[in-house]
Amino acid sequence: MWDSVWINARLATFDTGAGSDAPASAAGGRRGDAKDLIGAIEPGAIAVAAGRIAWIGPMADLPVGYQRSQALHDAGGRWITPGLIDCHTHLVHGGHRAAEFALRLDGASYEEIAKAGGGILATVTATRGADEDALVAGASARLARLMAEGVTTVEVKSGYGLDTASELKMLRAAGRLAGPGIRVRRSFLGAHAVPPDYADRRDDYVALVVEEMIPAVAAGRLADAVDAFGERIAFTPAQVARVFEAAKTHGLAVKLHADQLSDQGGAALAARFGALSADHLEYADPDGLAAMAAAGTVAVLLPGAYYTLRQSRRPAVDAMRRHGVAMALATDCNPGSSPATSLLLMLNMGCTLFGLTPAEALAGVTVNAARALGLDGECGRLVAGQAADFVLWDIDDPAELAYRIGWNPVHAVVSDGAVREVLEPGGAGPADEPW
Ligand code: DI6
Ligand code: FE
Repeated sequence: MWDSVWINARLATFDTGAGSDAPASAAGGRRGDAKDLIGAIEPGAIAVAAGRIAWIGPMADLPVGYQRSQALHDAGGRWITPGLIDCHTHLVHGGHRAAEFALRLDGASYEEIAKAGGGILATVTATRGADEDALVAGASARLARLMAEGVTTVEVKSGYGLDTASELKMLRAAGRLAGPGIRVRRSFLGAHAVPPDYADRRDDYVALVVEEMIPAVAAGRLADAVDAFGERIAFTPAQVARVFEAAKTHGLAVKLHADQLSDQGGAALAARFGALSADHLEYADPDGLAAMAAAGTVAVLLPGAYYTLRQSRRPAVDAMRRHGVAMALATDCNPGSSPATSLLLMLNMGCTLFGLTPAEALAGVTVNAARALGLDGECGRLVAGQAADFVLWDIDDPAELAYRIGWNPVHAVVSDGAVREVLEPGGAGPADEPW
């Protein structure tokens, strides 16, 4: 028995046939060839049963039983991609930092603002003061923006509580964002900044994270992974290693904000612990990138933060290609360094600022983003057995998703097999009217 069948589609499967263990960056170190990466099937069909992809392939091969489905949807020749995955966000937080934006425009640096007690710590104060319902409400509004652009999976971090109760509150709020139409993965980021009362005893704060917070998070099953900020203004490599060891002890995966503002050896450290991902990486050294490739650690590139902080050193995308590091892209949605709620804009920035090809950028918000969350078997590709999460787009060419700025061509979103959103026929804008 099947639930629905989608025919007459142009499928961007991101199933490169290389098997799930192969890095899906530019395979073999070539700049990602669009056809290789996208795994196009034109025209194609998808059959959905019990929320999963039951069958996918060329339309001509669609089994006869499916052709007689009662719930037959004609995609009208539209492109279908996997549901988008935003694999690095800080969606749950209190307040905003618009005033800091103005300070930075006046020349203050992100690090100077942080050292003066602003930055992350300003958001910590606002987040501690917000109750769980208020955090859910604020995050839901931001999440709605992401979902409207075809996001069906999102990662959400804690890290603005910095005491046990507030960190757990953030993770509970993040858990409440999950529901029909959206899958949520949570990362515990207690080691995001040192709270003011621990300023002179930073190791004591790390001990609190290791001995109290991580066990509480694990006991409450409140997170899937443990993240940390390895940076001069945050935690040393030795402190991050302590946090990661505790994570491993409790069976939690690890991720790292690595080498964002300076080379801290973060890429190599993440690889040493078999991290799912190392994120940012503007200052990562080449040896670290090679280690990441060997460990299967995904590079999560965050052009919104690079742009907002007006950084000039780009992540070494060429070296990542050469080494075969899988590259993902995410919003890093947070009130300081990346107040961004558009993953499509990140596709554009990933290409324009970092030099990704449009196909690489798309792999970065689908197959590689799933890998960065340990969800490779679950979502991110259009293959039989995976969740039936996909988006129909009013575009002629998948590259348009990266090329256009400020334009949302979503036609419909299917999540766990259910149609989440269908725009009014004829109301979808540019695809219907030449412009
Ligand atoms: N790097 C980031 O991009 C976010 N956290 C981090 O460690 C920024 C967090 C913030 O500025 O509020
Ligand atoms: Fe971040």
